[in-house]
Amino acid sequence: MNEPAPTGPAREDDEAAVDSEWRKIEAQRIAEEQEEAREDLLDPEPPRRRWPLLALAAALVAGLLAAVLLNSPAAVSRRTAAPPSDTAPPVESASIAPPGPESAVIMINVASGTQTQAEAGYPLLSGSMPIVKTGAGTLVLDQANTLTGSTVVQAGVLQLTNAAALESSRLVVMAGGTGQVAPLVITSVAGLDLATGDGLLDVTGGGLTVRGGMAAGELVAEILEGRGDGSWTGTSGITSSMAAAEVAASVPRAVGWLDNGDGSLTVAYAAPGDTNIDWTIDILDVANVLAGGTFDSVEPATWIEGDFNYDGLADILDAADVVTTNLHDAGIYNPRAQEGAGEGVTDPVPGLSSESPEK
Ligand SMILES: [Ca+2]
Ligand SMILES: [Ca+2]
Repeated sequence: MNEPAPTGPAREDDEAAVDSEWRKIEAQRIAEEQEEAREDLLDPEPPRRRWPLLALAAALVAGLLAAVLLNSPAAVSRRTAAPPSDTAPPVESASIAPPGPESAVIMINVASGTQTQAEAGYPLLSGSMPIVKTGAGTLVLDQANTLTGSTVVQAGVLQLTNAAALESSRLVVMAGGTGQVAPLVITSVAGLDLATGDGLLDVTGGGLTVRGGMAAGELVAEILEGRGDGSWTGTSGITSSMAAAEVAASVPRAVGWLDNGDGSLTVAYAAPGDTNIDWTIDILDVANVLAGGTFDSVEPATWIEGDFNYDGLADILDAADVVTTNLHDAGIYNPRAQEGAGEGVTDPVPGLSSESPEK
């Protein structure tokens, strides 16, 4: 980063420098993309040499974006607050820049209360520009958005109530922010990053499938972070506020996880013993533990193989956890599903059994 001689408050200069550098790179990238689009029109040959440069530029933009988000919250909020005329980037290098203000991210601010995405002015999120959710309030994504840019939760709550709300977007949560899945909703994201910004994911009484880019070990580490001392009240990592409330009332509940075998992983509200996370404990779960063949051995075990306390082994401690649930053949234990069943909900339990590996 360039360090201009401080003529005013140093922090302001730093932020301005980051802003301007960032906009310059973004403007350059736009110019290059437009140039390439023109070449594509003129030249039927597929583009070759520009791709490495574009990839480098994209990586630089991504890196700078992360740096800005991580280090300069004040700069971010100033951009949000500034009128469009102030945020117009230098476009000298972009000869045919499209009209309208260019911001490299879309800020959606919900200062307080709860707003749906339509109420916040975004009936559908699409395109490749990153979304940044700011403000202490809750933004509800209730549409099957096609956004491919990442979604960053800078503050407050981003609630996913649609199964495809962020299907093609990477969810990034910063400290103080919460990504939240609505109860009974099983939704998916293209990727999940809670580690960079030390953010929190709350699956409440639902679940989330991370479609790629995450190792099972990383996922389990995030679960352990959210689980904390067993109360599921961690302020970062992956937790379930519903499990936390039940554990506080001495009802054993947890966050289960599944390796779907296709590069995707699923985390969801679960009871110890529910190996396939279909919100019932029955003969299928017993069969999964037996099929795993790791019970009471030194072989590493996953949730579906009977490790319900995340120590990597399926043993008597896990069995004890299952016994205390008292749920064997007791039907659906997800309280929201039980409520829904009496209210004419046709499919109260989307469940995960169809997605879980058959063992
Ligand atoms: Ca089950
Ligand atoms: Ca265990």
